[in-house]
Amino acid sequence: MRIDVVTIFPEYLAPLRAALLGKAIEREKISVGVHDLRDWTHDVHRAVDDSPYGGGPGMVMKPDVWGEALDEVCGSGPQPPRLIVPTPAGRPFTQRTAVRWSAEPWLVFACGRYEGIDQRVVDEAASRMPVEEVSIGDYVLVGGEVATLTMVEAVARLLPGVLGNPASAEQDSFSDGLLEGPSYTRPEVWRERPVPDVLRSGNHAAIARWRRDRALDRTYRRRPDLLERLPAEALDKKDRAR
Ligand code: 6GU
Repeated sequence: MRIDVVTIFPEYLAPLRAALLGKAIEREKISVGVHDLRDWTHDVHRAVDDSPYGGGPGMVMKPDVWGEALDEVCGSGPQPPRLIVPTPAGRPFTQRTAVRWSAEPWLVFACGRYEGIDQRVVDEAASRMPVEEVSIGDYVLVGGEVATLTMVEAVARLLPGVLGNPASAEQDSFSDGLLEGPSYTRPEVWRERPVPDVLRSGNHAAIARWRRDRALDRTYRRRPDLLERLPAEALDKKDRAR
């Protein structure tokens, strides 16, 4: 998968080359390009923003600069990419979104700052390529950079050969619509707290049932909204008895 990011703070994206994502780049599972939006300015001040039509606080990112940047970055391949615009006003980014994007050959992230990007940039791009405005949660960040890091990590770990153990992507929280329950490792007793007996029983059916119950219990307490959205067939008879 190819990933390009356009931003006025390229150094903010440095973590893309660290740890898991850095390894994925080394192994050529993903290739990452980070582009400075100011490279497409023409004035001496390298201005990327201007005051909003209609008045109000903050600044809006200029369409001419973004237009040229996206023409060049998105026009550099055989097919256009999927263009992602992180914004708190976007549709929610979820694990489903990550799974869907993980099948794409090329994603471009357009990171806005200030009060956002002139809407015509998004509307015009959408006439030439698939575009999604997405939010990572109900809070406001200063810009799209940290949201981009979050989304790239969520997508990259789903790609074949990126995670050490492919089973860990399949057993995630959310893959069955529930939160994952607690995990334990050695020692058997730590600060007078024992590991639950069932996990040391060797009874695989009992362990699976216990884990399922802990997942149901945790989801009910922390995220009842997830249980309500679960399709009826996702719960078996024993689940319902809890
Ligand atoms: Cl994607 N961008 C910004 N600036 N703030 C956010 C967000 C995105 N998602 C939640 N808050």
